[in-house]
Amino acid sequence: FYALHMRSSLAKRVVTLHPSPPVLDANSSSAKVSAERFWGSYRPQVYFGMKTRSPRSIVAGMMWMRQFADMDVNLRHICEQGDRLQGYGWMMHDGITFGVQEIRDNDFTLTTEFVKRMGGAHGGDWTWRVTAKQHSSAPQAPVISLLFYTAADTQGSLEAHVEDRNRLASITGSSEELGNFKITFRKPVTGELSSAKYASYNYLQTVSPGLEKLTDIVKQSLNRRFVYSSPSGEKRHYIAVDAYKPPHHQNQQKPADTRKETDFVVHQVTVQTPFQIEVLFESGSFHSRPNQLVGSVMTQELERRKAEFDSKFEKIFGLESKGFSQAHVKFGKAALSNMLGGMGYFYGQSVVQSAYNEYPLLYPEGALFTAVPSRSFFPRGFLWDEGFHQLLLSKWDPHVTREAISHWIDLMNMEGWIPREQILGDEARSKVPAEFVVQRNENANPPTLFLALQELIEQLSLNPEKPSSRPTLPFLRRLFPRLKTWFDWYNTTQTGPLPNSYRWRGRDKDTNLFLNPKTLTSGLDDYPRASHPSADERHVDLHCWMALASGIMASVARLLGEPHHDYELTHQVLRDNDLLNELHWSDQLRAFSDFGNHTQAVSLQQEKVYVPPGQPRHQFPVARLVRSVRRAPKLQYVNALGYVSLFPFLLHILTPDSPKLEHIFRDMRDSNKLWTPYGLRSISKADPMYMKRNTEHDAPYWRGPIWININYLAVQALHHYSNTEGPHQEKAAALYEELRTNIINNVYRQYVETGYIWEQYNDSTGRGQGSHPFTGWSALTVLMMAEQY
Ligand code: 6A9
Repeated sequence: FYALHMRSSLAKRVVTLHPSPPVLDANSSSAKVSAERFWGSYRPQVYFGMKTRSPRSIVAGMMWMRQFADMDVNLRHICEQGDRLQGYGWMMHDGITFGVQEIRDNDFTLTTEFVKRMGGAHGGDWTWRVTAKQHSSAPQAPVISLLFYTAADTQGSLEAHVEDRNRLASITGSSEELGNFKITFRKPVTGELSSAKYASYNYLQTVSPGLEKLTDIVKQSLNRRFVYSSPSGEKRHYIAVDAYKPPHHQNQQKPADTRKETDFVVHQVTVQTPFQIEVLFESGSFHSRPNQLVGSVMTQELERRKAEFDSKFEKIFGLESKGFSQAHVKFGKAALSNMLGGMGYFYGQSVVQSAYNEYPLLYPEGALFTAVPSRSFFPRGFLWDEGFHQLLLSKWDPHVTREAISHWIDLMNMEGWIPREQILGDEARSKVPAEFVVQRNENANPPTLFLALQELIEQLSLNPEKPSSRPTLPFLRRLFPRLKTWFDWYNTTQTGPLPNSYRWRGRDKDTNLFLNPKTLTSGLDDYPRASHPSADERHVDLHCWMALASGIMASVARLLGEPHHDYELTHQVLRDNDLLNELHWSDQLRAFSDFGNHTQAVSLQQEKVYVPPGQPRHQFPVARLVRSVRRAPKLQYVNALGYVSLFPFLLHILTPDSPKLEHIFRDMRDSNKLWTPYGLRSISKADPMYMKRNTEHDAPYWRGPIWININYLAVQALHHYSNTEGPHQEKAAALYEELRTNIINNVYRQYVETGYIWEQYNDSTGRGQGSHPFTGWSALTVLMMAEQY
């Protein structure tokens, strides 16, 4: 009984939040406290949509489809790579008041813009404007349907107002957070060839069991019975929303008190390009509205915001004054804007597994305001990605960075653990295959939030009285108790076998299935580590992350007048170059390396399947690839050359006079090893693991391709060593110029050629690959352009 009780109380700890007061007040994102940031494009997973920063927000969004294109319905809503759009993303977005997005579909472009206006007590008004233009290549002007919708997620009520039988003119509604409001759908303004007369209208009014079901509901309601009359007099059947009856059981899943007549309303307008259309949201508590935010008023407001954006962008990043072309500047603005426009507000519970619970447990409900790596493929929070995201965003708006860090740190449990991948709420969960949902409480992820904190601290010390920096000190004060626990958590759960060494937990267990068992927790997934995971391992990247973390802990403690001696001591030890050499320098590789139970003599082989003579082969299991180990592993350096070997340099642990820098620079600049014309590849071309797949289904990921987050650290470190007195200063300066130029040129060129910023880049061709758009850390290119580190 005692053992059982122990287990359950230990399991409980895992899903109990940290006891110190949260960094954020419970109402910090509310309309009352943060009116200006209440409404926003906080649904990065949809092409165009808005919500409020609250747990159960009323949401607004847009779907669209091309009529008469082919037999398939091409309804667009959630950002999907499968839609094969030529490109989409925010071209301008200031994170608060407005945004301009371009969506390039097959033969037309939609420009989606929003502007907000403050007033009243509920976050004010906003207007959307969607402009559709056909491409010059289009044989004739396409007819497009835009489907604007509003949905209430268990809270609030909506009422549809229909005129002329089928035109949804407006929606009125109310919710706790928004009070009363009205959404008006204006008629399209069209080009010369077509006119509003030829717009067709349809609407849908129904009940949805959840936000993740909106697309399906619309799809199920579509009907081809409607007739569109074109300006030329031709009549054709088109597809539109029609009646939809919610299945009975779905309707009853909702608690009785929230069951509504209507919580999902769609307005469909079908019209030939070119056209422009506006949708406006007006808050009931905004009384002294001077005029409506539409037409020329909207245009003026947009122009004003755009001009402010342009001048702020130049003031901060100075790309024009550095001589970048207009096209480069546009790229830089798009990269930054897509990060800002990709901020999401998520709410829900993680699913957590520890050694103490038999079945996964639900983590407490929580909110997360965070940037996302990729609006299509990974539209949710990732812990170590976020540190990189905030390096860029903190230059634009340190307030955003403080809020994002606070949200992340407030998700910490009492042990000091933060779930690495945040899949909060049904919408987020609907994008993730079940096997990836569960988070394990032994698992870490690089503490890159310290990089972002370092930036905030630098901004503060450079200019303590600057209004954007002043809140940093009180912020750090509230953060500190949790930060201490976080730091301690790494130092208790991720320690290595020797004093002051570290080891990532949570490596793959089924060693015979993988060429090299993965280390997802390190962020570098399939980057080669010891072939046989064991407690004898020590990992050089984690050592360096902890050297960085201890240094920032010391700075924060010092700033706050808290005891800092221990942090300084830890920092001194962890950055001690002799200790680092002792733990991690491999004389054989002449590079820093992990250590562990390892053999290089591994390969993937067809499993032998015995088929008795005369028996049909297909009745026996298909041979799969399994690992064969030709030489037994032993304790030794792993001797893989790549990103991990660079960490003591990447995080500035090496002293400027370290002789190791010479080796590192030589390996970096060697085209047979790490150097490519497009950036540094993740492992050396000469490494046996270079571009090797891990299983038959698992293509190489961090085994060759170029990743921009690590390249950013390299450029930044070269900048650092080139500005620090020492024997390697000149070499650093030369490499800096070359590497920076290569990365900028390639990421830019790929963007122009493909319409996207990518997750990684091919090391032999420079081609963007993996998920897209992946503005995530690849947007750090902007900082390299600006040379602001
Ligand atoms: C897969 C499939 C729709 C992998 O950018 C996020 C992370 C990085 O933190 C990590 O360093 N990416 C990098 O190696 C993407 C990880 C996605 C895992 C979930 C689920 C989704 O299918």
